[in-house]
Amino acid sequence: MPLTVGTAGHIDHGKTALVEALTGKNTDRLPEEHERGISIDLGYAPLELPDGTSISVVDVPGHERFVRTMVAGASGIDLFLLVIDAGEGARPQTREHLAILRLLGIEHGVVALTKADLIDEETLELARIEAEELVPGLPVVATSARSGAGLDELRGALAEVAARVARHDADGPARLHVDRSFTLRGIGTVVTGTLWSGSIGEGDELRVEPRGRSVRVRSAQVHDRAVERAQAGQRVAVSLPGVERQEIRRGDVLVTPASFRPSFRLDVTLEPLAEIPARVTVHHGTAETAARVARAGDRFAQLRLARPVVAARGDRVVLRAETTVAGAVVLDAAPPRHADAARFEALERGEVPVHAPVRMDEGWVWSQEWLEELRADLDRAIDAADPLDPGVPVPAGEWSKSVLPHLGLELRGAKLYRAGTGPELGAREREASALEAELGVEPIRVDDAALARFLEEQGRLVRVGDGLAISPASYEQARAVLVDGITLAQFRDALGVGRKTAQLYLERFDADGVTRRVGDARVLRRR
Ligand SMILES: Nc1nc2c(ncn2[C@@H]2O[C@H](COP(=O)(O)OP(=O)(O)OP(=O)(O)O)[C@@H](O)[C@H]2O)c(=O)[nH]1
Ligand SMILES: [Mg+2]
Repeated sequence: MPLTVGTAGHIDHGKTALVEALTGKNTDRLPEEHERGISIDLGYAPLELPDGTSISVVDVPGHERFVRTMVAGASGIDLFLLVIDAGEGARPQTREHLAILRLLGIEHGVVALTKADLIDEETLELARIEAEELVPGLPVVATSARSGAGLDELRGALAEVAARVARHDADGPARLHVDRSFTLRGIGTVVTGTLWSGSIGEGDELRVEPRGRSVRVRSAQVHDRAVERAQAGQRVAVSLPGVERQEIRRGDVLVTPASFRPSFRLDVTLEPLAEIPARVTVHHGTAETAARVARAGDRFAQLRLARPVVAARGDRVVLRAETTVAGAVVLDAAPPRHADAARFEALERGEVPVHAPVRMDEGWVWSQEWLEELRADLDRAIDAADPLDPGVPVPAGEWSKSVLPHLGLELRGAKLYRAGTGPELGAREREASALEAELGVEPIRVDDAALARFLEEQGRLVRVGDGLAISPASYEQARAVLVDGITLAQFRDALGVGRKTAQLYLERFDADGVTRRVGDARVLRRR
């Protein structure tokens, strides 16, 4: 089964050195990392285990300023490799990383005591006792990246722990939290991340949320090897032709369309570590966003996010202020606006008081309140729409078809309109009149194509060429000078305009079926 192991531990305790000793790959890629001798960003390497399987390693930075990066790296892992300098023992980020792993629900792991070559037996024994107290029940292996001591034992311990990790949800919709995006020459934009659920393969249509952009997968790779379909739990590289690197980055999520809706609110059960302030940073997947915490009783809260996340029930999030203050488990990823404790308790019991649509045996169900919120959103969008096309796109979601009849709106084409309404000028009448006053024999440019089309339908303007218009009177006047067999030059002289303008009129007459071009001349068509 594909798995990912993530390092954890205090700065300088030897995480990157140990990963390099295990995999042969130095995961510090940035020049600044080499200059300063510390890790700054996440690093990645594949690791062969003794049983022949291969797992992915995510190496995280230990510096306290980069704990947020550690959280992003840890959000997709299955097991951890806690690295403790045997001479120094546990330090602040040893404990903070461990707390974060617990809050993310990552229980399985191995402890590596490093730099064993630098200390005596007694010190090593003390370090071992401390580690066993810190994480009771986990294997503790003494290692040295320098001498290679303990590496085989460490690989064995990782393999043993890996065998105990639970399966990923391989069915279900795809969800990949992006941790990197980069450009490869000749290939274009590539994003990587851990696939939390589902699978991804060539040709899949996916969406980048919360940006709401549709993309098509050209290929999927796992450990630099092309695969037909990458599976849940794997670290995946996905190439996305036609997407600029800036259009997708860490914190974005690639999902099966209409399967997850970005949400500005999360109802959660709290797991406090310290006093939780009213304003925190919420970490979910590889994303982080400022949030307000609206408490509902002691144990629950609604997190009101500055930027939406793509979450599901059961997801774990981490709340940080100066340090890590709490973890939380998502009870409802699309809750109503208010936070009352009774609702949370019912949610926790599994009596999901339905808000956003959920699929039940007989189809989709949703709360009246949710429907009213949706209707209010659509009303606002319709009010803001161009009066010339006062419709809004049909809301996206698998429930779309079931909800539509309850919205009290009219479906025309792919858009929803208020019953009985159609295009009208509304406040743009003055703009239209001003434009009308400018129209004459010489075509003028009209940039707003919707406005031009609308005025033409009303008989107030005639469109010619590409984005140009004349007055209806000029059209009639020009039509009156047409005679059978007229050439462009004759027509031009009769109308008293330039050659280009004459050409635009004749093309429009051809399009209207008034004339037909025969050689250099126009013949009149009788209808
Ligand atoms: N002697 C000895 N030195 C080691 C060992 N492992 C790491 N070091 C040294 O310790 C220093 C820190 O090692 P790193 O691997 O960069 O530490 P890190 O935990 O990745 O640090 P951050 O990523 O910044 O948190 C480096 O100078 C390493 O050469 C070891 O087993 N023995
Ligand atoms: Mg490092």
